[in-house]
Amino acid sequence: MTPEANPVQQAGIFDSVLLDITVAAGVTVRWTNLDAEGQTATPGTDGIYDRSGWDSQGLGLNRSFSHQFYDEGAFPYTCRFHPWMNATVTVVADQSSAAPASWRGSNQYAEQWPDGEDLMRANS
Ligand SMILES: [Cu+2]
Repeated sequence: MTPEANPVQQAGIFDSVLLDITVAAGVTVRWTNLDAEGQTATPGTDGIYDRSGWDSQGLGLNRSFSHQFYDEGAFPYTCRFHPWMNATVTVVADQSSAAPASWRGSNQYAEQWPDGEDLMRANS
């Protein structure tokens, strides 16, 4: 797999579900809220910000937020408005470990974003 200069993983927030996401170190995750209701992508759990330094703040419909992950590890994130919304961004060493299949769990599907990048959203 040829590394891109500035790879971006699109991740939808849909039906008040945050996705578990696996990316290679250096990849930017771009969340887009597909719900009419406001949502956030906030590091932490159960709606509580863990002060990691990044935070989408409130996202209205079709608004996006991006964060680039440099360090390997598992990073829980949550929604400030809905404490039950919890998921994890897992950052692995290289792209071959972040196989696209791992981005598509049983409750997820990928569809084409208008700019041609994969968009992940929860299956309703
Ligand atoms: Cu929410």
